[in-house]
Amino acid sequence: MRTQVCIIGGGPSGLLLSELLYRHGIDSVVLERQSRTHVLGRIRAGVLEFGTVELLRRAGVGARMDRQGIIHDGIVVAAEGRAFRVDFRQHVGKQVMVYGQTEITQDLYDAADARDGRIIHGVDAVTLNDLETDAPWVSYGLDGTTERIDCDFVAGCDGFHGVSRRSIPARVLREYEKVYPFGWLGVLSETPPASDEVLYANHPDGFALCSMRNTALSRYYIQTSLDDHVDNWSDQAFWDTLRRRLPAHIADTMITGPSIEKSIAPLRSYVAEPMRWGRLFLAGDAAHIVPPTGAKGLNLAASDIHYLFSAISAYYDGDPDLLDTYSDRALARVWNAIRFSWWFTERMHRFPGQTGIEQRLQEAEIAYLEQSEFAQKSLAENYVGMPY
Ligand code: FAS
Ligand code: PHB
Repeated sequence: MRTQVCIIGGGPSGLLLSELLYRHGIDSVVLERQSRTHVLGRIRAGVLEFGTVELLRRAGVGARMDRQGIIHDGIVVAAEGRAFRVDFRQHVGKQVMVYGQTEITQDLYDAADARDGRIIHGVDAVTLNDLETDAPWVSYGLDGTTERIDCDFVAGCDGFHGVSRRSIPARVLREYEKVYPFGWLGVLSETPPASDEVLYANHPDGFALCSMRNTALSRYYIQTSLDDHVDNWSDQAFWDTLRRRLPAHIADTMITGPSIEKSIAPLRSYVAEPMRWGRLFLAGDAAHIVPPTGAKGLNLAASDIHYLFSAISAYYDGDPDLLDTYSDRALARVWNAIRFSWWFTERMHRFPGQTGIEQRLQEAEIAYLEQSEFAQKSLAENYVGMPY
């Protein structure tokens, strides 16, 4: 088989790149390890930067998002029993969209199906070959046979545990990692959201977050210890802990219900450099991971794909230079998002062994954010997303 771009990974990064390339007349094949049902069963991101919204519209997959997504003008920050808004529209004239990653992935699969896009599910033993030549090729197993795809470029969109990053020689790859000493226990419930906008709560017992997928489907998180397990948490225990960490006027009025999804995710900051090796280009979680505090994971994948699509389409239009600057351009935006997500995580969570003064310093930082227009402008421009 031959294609112009072989994309490893059928998550949001790989599917979005495939769609943008198709609309530019560039052929691609997507290799996905899991079944489509498995991919669409993942509950992950919920908040879209305005750049991501524009890119999805540009890829022709924004119609359902524009119908069903919820525009938010800001977020709510809570501490010491108080809550205040940070108004993005007032501070930076931009908004964010609440629309689940699961729905985006569904929309991208639907668009690929409508054009008979080549997405091969259930592959195994994917290997990337001759990346340092201008004729790379990919081999993979499918139903007991070994197949080969010859291509011009390989897009490593296969997430943190994929094969692509590991195909960059160890002598070349630079890795940066910070593992946080806690995780997030997330619950999805068919209940009306407790807050109209995403709410981030700092509490001496630990962090809590109130979000939503629509007006009848809520998404909540509470900080848990690293050695915790989802089986330790009944729904009632979750709701009681969540309520304890929220301001009374929100806790007392929130409507709870049975969880329809419950899972624990670890938190880490991770960056791999460079994001290119010969004809291999990494994008999304294959190259970086951010703690979800800043709602950046999916949005960084989108900006990587913006830069990678621009570089590959320019190459086929006769200008190869953007290929050489892809890694630096993508990493510049990645590192700022890593910084912002780290900053917000450090201020909103309770760290093991945190002393009284450290809790008070967090509360003082949040009080400064509440009072300072300039502090709120800084949070707002980072949360809605820096320009591409
Ligand atoms: P993905 O991991 O989504 O997709 C990679 C795909 O490659 C997968 O489908 C995988 O099956 C496939 N693959 C892997 N190895 C392969 C191989 N060898 N061959 C072929 N295919 C292979 N981000 C936020 O912004 N907000 C959140 O609240 C949030 N919550 C999260 C919760 C969890 C539990 C996790 C894990 C992540 C969360 N994220 C969140 C981040 C998440 O949304 C990612 O940023 C997003 O999925 C990135 O998309 P991809 O880069 O496509 O990677
Ligand atoms: C979510 O809705 O899942 C969500 C929202 C904001 C975050 C993280 C997750 O920072």
